[in-house]
Amino acid sequence: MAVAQSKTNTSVAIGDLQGCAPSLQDLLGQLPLTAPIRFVGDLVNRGPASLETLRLVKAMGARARTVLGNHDIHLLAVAAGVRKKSKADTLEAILDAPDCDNLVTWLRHQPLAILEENFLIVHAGVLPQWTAQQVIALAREVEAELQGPNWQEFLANVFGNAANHWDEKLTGIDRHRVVVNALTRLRYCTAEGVMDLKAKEGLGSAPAGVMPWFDVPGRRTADVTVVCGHWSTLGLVMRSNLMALDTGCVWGGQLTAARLARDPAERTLIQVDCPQYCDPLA
Ligand SMILES: [Mn+2]
Repeated sequence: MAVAQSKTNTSVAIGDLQGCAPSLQDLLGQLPLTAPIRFVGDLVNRGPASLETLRLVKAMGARARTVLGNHDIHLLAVAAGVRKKSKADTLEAILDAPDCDNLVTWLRHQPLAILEENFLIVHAGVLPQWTAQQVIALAREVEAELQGPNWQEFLANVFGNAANHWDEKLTGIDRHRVVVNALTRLRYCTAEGVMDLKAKEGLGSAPAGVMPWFDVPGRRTADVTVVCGHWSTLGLVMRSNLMALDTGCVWGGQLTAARLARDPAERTLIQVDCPQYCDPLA
């Protein structure tokens, strides 16, 4: 009994939701009622029920924590009035909702990275030069901007593909642009950590000269288990120090939950099949 009890209280990480509240409801129904939940971000967009998804995660209160993904930050920027909506966005219901301000305020107070019990949770990836402690320190810098009085101005300036590599001498928005690009958008980079922010295909069609961020030799976060999402065409990857959980819920794949057990052999999966709402490469 004692063992079973401790297992039910192990935290569970859940992959990208992208507005798929019905799939989340299905999945939560299969998890222990009190298990702490960690979301890897991209709670919203592309899927059919972003408003309901955001309300549902917020209502989970202290049971759930999430990191911010690129779609979540896009929503914040659109809500701030500093970024154009994209044609493929399905964010309208949030922007029109009576609780829009509450939801946006809640969302911009969520972290970009979480480190607990040797699990480092980020939406997309980390640069090879960064240790887990540095990732957390850099995430806190960006979070302070998002939670501060000039958050709209910050979001007006934080987007840009030119910020594709780290230099510790960077300051201000140039520094934070690299941090946001890495933590929320990274898939491929060079051995030196120069990000390719365009390619989104799976491993079979990697652009020349780059590799998945997690395969960079000497990556300084190799001593923790990085838990991430963002890369649906990659699919599920479970290694002793990596759990990539975006299994393409919104694209008609699965929504995946994985137990954050210290022993990799105990990181069991719970998955639900999801209806297809859009095309991953569209
Ligand atoms: Mn993403």
